[in-house]
Amino acid sequence: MSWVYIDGKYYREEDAKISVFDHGFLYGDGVFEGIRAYDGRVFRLKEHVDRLYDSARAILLDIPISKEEMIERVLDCLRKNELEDAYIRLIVSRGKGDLGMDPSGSPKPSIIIIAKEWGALYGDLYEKGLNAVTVSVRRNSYETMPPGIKSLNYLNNILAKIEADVKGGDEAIILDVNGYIAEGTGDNIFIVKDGTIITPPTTTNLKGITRELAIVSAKDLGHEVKEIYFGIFELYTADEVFVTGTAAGIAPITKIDGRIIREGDPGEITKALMERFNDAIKDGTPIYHE
Ligand code: PXG
Repeated sequence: MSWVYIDGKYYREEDAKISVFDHGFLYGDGVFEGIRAYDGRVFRLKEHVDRLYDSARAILLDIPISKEEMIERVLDCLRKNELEDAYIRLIVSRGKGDLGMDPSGSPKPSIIIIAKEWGALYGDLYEKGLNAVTVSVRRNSYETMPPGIKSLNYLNNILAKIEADVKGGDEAIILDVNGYIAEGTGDNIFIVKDGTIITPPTTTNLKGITRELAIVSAKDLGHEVKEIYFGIFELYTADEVFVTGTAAGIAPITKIDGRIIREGDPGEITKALMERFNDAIKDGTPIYHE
């Protein structure tokens, strides 16, 4: 059993409910963050809260509390649930309103925090690597729905996930409307070629917090990092491919659409970055007093 925070109160998981008139439910009108805590420390909490407020600003959603208060509430929810290794889902929905899209009838946004015990997403796939497949559904274009907004409408990504499942892949690789590689369903994508690390610019994908860590770490290890568009040829012929995300951490991809990447095992640069990631999670925000 876990305690769920909704607008200032805690509810038992089975009693944690929101109105069917909440526009988060009716229209996917709202924003969220997925955050992880490792060994009693929340990874990049401030960055996640900053991104939440940026997403909210972009959709003209006024979060009724300060960022500092939001951080405190996330930490409090973790303490209430006595968690050390956790997944935290932070949601701000437009709130209860009328039928009809106009958000002006929803004066009070709802803040929801769910915190649950959580381990690694991909189990033994960190050593074996993921089998990824490209999918036919394209990432929402910047012109239709900037991928930088982490909104409650994830149908675009869910359609990609469904297609990956149908094709027997562990993860989908989504192309942008121009046919370049955009990202995974819940992670950013990187390729390595001749020691250079390449990832698409964030016009076609979410500005991932783990992505940022990978870029900084790669530069720190002396690699050149390029943020440029690339296509399936570069993907299939890369020396290494990996994805980054809060749920996945850094995970190697060793097979794409039946093509074996490298010798079908995680590459040296990917492994070095995974090590950096494992170091970085040690200095998150402490949940409990030290
Ligand atoms: N792209 C997309 C579309 C995402 O949703 C990332 C990249 C990676 O960003 P971060 O900041 O996490 O490195 C995400 C993150 C979930 C869940 O519950 C989804 C994400 C993160 C955590 C949980 O599906 N998406």
